[in-house]
Amino acid sequence: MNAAAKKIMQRIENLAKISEEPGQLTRTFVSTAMRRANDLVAKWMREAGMTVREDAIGNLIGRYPSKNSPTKTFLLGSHLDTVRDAGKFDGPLGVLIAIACVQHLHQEKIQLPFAIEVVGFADEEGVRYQSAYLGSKVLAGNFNPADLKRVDANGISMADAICNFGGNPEQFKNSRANLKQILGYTEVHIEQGPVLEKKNQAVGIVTAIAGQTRAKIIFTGRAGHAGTTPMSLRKDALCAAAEFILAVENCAKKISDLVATIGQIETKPGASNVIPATVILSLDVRHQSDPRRNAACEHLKTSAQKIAHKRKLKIFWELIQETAAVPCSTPLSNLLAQAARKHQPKISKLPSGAGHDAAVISKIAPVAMLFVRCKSGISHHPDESVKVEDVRVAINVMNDFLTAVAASRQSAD
Ligand code: HGY
Ligand code: MN
Ligand code: MN
Repeated sequence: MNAAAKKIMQRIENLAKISEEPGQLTRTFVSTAMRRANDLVAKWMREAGMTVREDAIGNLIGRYPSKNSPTKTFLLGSHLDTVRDAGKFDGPLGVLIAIACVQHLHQEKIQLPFAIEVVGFADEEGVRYQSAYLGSKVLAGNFNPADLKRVDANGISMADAICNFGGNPEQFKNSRANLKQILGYTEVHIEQGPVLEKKNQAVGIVTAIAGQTRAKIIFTGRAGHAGTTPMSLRKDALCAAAEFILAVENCAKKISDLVATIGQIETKPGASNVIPATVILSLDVRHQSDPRRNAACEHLKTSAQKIAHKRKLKIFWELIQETAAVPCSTPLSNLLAQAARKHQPKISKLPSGAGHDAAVISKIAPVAMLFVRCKSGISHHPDESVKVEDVRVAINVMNDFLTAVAASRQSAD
């Protein structure tokens, strides 16, 4: 498995060179960079003995046949899109380890009592249209058609972008997974946190995926001359936003296990000698408990309204998307833990603060996730890194996991 792990590290480097922004890794939903990435990963899937297709939204899907039941299918995979100025491993590592597992079966001429489909999801991060999980939502059958009207920073609608990529929103219903066929989904992903490194463990089992709320907030005041408008007469949207940003931080610090982030801010008209009239903010709130997350969001909405009222500004609050917290499947996670114990004596079980396509696929199938240690827990940053020996452990675990799933199927049938 050393060679397979080394090959993955090489492929991670090759894939990381495919970016839409020079000098950094940014690969967003149905972009030309995503086209090049899908074409490269499709080549690797074919070399591993898979037939390859792209569904109507641009998910890349490799299929490895089963030895008997032509329909039962087990899903593996992760996402191929990235955040801006991303690390190399968030997403692609899970797709490449899944391909390596199929390659192992192909080389050993093994077919399992179910087909395997490796999915490279088209949009887990939601960078281009702020609405994440677009690919997995189409597979799970809960894509929101209203999202097709969203426009990106260049004014390109999601529908047009999908069609330009070769997809077809009219065909989304035919891209839904056949619920009777899917046995389960398992995703390998970097931990994006410090726990496994602290415990000196290569891999860990995910217990649950945090719920997340994404919102767009607009403070509207009044533009004015920076030199002639007295402070007492201003309706400065940026000062209101600043007060709100600190309110978000204070709220998150007070509620255990809650995290809240303002990742994007846009001010208009955006001139140094003009009082900002409009400020647009993104808000990302996460918690393992949905009631705690929802209560925090209600509190923040009230804070924003109070700040706007006090400063005589207008406030606009739009819920962009909400994903409930998802427990991983206990039976599937137990099979994964059993496989992991063959390669690592102590196995930790830990929640995921990050969102994953598994959270969406859990609507149609039992899901499990294997975390891989990453250096200092760094992620969504070019310094994201993973050790080749931890990749080797993850491949071994996943190979044994698939064998265990097959054995459990045989005993069930
Ligand atoms: O934002 C997240 O949790 C994930 O990286 N999309
Ligand atoms: Mn990810
Ligand atoms: Mn991510």
